[in-house]
Amino acid sequence: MPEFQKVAVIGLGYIGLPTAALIASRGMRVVGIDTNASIVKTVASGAIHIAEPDLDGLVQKVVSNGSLTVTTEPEAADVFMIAVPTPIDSENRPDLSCVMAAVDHIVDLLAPGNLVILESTSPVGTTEKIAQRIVERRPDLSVGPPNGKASISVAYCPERVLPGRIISELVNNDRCIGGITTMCARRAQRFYKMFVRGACVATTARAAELVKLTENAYRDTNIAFANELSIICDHYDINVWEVIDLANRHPRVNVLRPGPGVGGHCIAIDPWFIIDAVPELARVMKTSREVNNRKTALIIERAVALIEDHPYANVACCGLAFKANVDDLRESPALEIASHLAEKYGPRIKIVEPNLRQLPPVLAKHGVEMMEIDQALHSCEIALLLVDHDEFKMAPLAERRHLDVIDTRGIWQDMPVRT
Ligand code: SAJ
Repeated sequence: MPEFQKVAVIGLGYIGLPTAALIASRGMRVVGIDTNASIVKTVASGAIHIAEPDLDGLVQKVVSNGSLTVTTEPEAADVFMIAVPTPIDSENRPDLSCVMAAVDHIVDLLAPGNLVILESTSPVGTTEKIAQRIVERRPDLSVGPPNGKASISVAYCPERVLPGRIISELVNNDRCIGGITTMCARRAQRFYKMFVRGACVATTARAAELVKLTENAYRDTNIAFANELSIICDHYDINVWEVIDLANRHPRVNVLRPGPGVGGHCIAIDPWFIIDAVPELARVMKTSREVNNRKTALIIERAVALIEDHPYANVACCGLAFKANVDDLRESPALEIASHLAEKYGPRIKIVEPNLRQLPPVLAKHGVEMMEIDQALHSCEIALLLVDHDEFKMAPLAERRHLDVIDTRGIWQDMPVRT
C-alpha cells in the first residue's frame, strides 16, 4: 500500500491552494482545510479566490473529479501540511498564532505513522516547538524513531515559489527539507518526490528554517543596495539606470533594480524573523529593511514637492500592486504612496491599475478615480510610475512627452541605445 494516500493541507492561500491542487492532480486524495468559510465555498465550487496563472483550470479539474475536497473542519490523513500566514506584529515580531492554532486543530486526529509538515516561513526553532507541542498534547505519540511509543514524523519544508509562476515553480524548484530527526527528513523527502521534479535535499529543521529566511533576506539586502545607489545617484544628479546598466557589464556584478521600496508578504517581512531573534548580529539585514522603507518615504517627499509646484495639475499614479503584473496589494509601496497622496490631494489623484477592477477602500474613500492608462496620460500633467506593469511599458513616448514624470522603476527613461 502506498505510504501516503491522503493529504490534509491546512490553509488555502497563495501556497496552500496551489500545492493542494498539484498534489491532488498527482493521484493523491487531498482535503483542503481553511477556517475562512467563504474561501472554502469558492474552492468547493471549483473556482479560486486568488489571481495566479494556470491555477483556475487545475483547481477546477481536481475539484470536479473529486480528488480535492475542501472543508472548514480537519479530517484524518496520512500527511498534514501546514501553510498558514506567519505575519509580523506592529513591533516587527513574528506572530505564530496561526501556525500553533493549526497544530491544535489537528493534534487530536494524529495517528502513528503520520507526517506533519510546516511550509509557512517561520523563525528558527518553530518546527521543534511544533513537535514539542504535539507530544505535550499527545503523550501517546513520539516524534522521530519509535521510542517505546507510536511515532510520527515532523518536518519543515519552506515554499519558495514566485507569485505569477507558482505552478511551474512548485514542480520544478529544488526543495530544502528539514526533519526533526533524519528519519523525519527522509519520509518528507519521499513525500515531496511524489510531485516535485526539482531536487529534494534533506537537512535539519533548524537549517531549513534559516535557509528560507536567508533567501528572502538576501534579496532584500540586494534590493536595498540598488535603492541606496539610486539615492546616491540622485544626490549627484546621475542617472541610476545608466550606472546600473554599465556596472552590470562587469562579469561579476549584478545590481538589482531600484524601486519605490520593497513590497509583498515575504521579502519585506521575513528578514524581521532573523532581526527580531538576533538583533545584535543581523546588522546588514536591519539596515537593509530601513533603507528599503526609507526609499518609499523619499518617493512620497519627491511627489509632494512636485505636486506643490503644480497646484492645478492632475496626478496619475501608475500601478498599485507590489510588483509587476500581479493584483497583490500586500505591503505594496505603490499603494502606500498613492494612499498618502490621495489623502492629501483627493480627486486630483487618478489611479491606473490594470490588474484590479475596483479601487481598494483606502483610496476610494478619498474620492479618487480609476482610469485606463491612455485616459490618465491624456488628462494628467504629472505621472508617478510606481509599478512596471506590461501595460505601462507599452505606453509610447509621444503620449508621455507632456508629463512631469517620477519614474521609480526605470521603464520610461527612453535612454539612448548603446551598442
Ligand atoms: N524588487 C525590486 N527590485 C528588484 C526585484 C524586486 O524593487 O530588482 C521588489 C519588487 O518590486 C517587490 C519586492 O521587491 O516589491 C519583492 O518582489 P520579488 O519578485 O523579489 O519577490 P516576491 O515577494 O514575489 O517572492 C519572493 C521570492 N523570493 C526570492 O526571490 C528570494 C520567492 O521565491 C519566494 O517564494 C517568496 O518571496 C516567498 O513566498 O517567500
